[in-house]
Amino acid sequence: MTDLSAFPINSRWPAQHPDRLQLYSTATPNGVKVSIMLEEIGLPYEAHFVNIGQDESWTPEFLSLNPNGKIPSIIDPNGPGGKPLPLFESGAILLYLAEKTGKLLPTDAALRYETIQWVFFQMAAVGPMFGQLGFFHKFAGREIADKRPLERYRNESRRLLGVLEKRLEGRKWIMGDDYTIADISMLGWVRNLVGFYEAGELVGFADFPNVAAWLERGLARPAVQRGVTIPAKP
Ligand SMILES: N[C@@H](CCC(=O)N[C@@H](CS)C(=O)NCC(=O)O)C(=O)O
Repeated sequence: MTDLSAFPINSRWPAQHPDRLQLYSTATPNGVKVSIMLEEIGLPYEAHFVNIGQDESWTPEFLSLNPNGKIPSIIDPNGPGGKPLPLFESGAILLYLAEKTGKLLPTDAALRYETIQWVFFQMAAVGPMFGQLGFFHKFAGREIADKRPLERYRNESRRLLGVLEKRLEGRKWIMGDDYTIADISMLGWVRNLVGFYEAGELVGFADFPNVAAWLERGLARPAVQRGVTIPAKP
């Protein structure tokens, strides 16, 4: 039986099945990348709900795992060398899980780096820009009278959707016929932009039919449908 007692996070979110991968998360666009991935690859895991609305990611127990105070984070009790591996940053977790299981990341070196390039595009551009747009359009930032930040993030989000639109021309998935971690990294963000953030009209989502068709294909996958609800709020 694996012992996770050395990890302070285990005292606040105790593992019922310490031999399984432990996920500490919330069903946000960054969080669902990992739950979708875990559902796709079928690795046994245990999901713990971290209430970011109540600042639980800033507690000492959570910060001991991720000093950046953000979900998602994991502990894989069966990490490299058979030792537990704590990990944060959703992009790093996607890469780790893909390499661990040999799934959803091409083995051919050129295709592999091309996939990683799109994951980094999501991490560095799509996530941060869409997130800021959400803040200025739907949340506290909407009260700000100066609309230049909103315009800036709207324009940048629209530009990024254009990049995706072009990439998806004639392709089923971002890497063509193969569904990969690049798709997993982005599906939750585009879903959120037009769903929870209610920014579809603002960014002119109707101008991006390839992105809309890709989103629909992605959301039709059973693992995605399960993943976007995990972890459930208790
Ligand atoms: N680059 C990080 C970003 C993670 C992130 O921003 N998580 C948000 C939820 S989507 C969070 O934990 N927010 C809580 C807070 O900042 O208090 C990743 O991809 O893992």
